[in-house]
Amino acid sequence: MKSKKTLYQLFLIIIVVLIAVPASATVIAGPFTNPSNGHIYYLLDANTWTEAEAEAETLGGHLVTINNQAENDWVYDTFADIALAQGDQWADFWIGLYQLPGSVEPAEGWVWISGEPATYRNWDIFEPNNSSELEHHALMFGPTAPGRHSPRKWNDVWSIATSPFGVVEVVPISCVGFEPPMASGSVVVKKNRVLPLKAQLLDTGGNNVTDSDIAAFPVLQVLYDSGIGGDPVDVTDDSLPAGQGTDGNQFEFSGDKWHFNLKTKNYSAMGTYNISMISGDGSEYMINPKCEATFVIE
Ligand SMILES: [Ca+2]
Ligand SMILES: [Ca+2]
Repeated sequence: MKSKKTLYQLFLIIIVVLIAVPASATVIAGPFTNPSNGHIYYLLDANTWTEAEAEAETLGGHLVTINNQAENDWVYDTFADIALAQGDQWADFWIGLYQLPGSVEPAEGWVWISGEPATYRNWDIFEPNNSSELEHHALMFGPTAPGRHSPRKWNDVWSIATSPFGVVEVVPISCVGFEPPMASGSVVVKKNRVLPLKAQLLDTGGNNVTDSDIAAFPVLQVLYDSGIGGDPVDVTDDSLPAGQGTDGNQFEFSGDKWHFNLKTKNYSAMGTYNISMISGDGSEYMINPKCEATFVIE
């Protein structure tokens, strides 16, 4: 009996590997910002837990860590209809909870792939149950939760299930500033000037993010709006540093702040120029909110 079951499981694994090896997961919705924590979320297409987590990491995050009921509800309310609209039989969501190998089944050793120690759990009734002794990864039931199961509740399942949609959570850095005179409103520039851009970056713990904390320094983005309609044009390549700042558009860290002194010499077309400090590498970190400022050439 035991060996029959094992053979059957092996057969299932072979079938799944042969006919359903999925390409890597891709984003189908987002980014969305959760107003209660400022974090950024994406929905991935249906794939395995492992593929979904791999894509989450390229987005600079992980499969979502559900810290509390409010986050559980926000994730469900944000993505349920979108998942449903994909037309799959099931519209469940991978979350970042998985079980360390060798843990006592079924309830011990569940941890978050992000490393966060969050202890909130929302298991459905009779879950986790380690069905077939193969269930070591967690999903949140979507609106199509079958049978006795309830939407929003969690279930442990087989990691190579390919029907759940991955929910990605990215914890951004926050930008504080820009400091005066670039703090508010537009600066009117009549001729070549140097605009001092100074800002602090803080992690979610409120700690100052310095040049030793990140590999890809933040960069300046300049978008030009002529005021006569049409989309803004990216004119970042024309930016010139004066003093602090690099020959490219990278900020420099000095004292306890990030600096880029922008020389406006290359910007002569009349219109509005929107300046943003953004991540130098979105797969390492995101900045939200961005620091933004505006100058106008008349
Ligand atoms: Ca979270
Ligand atoms: Ca289960």
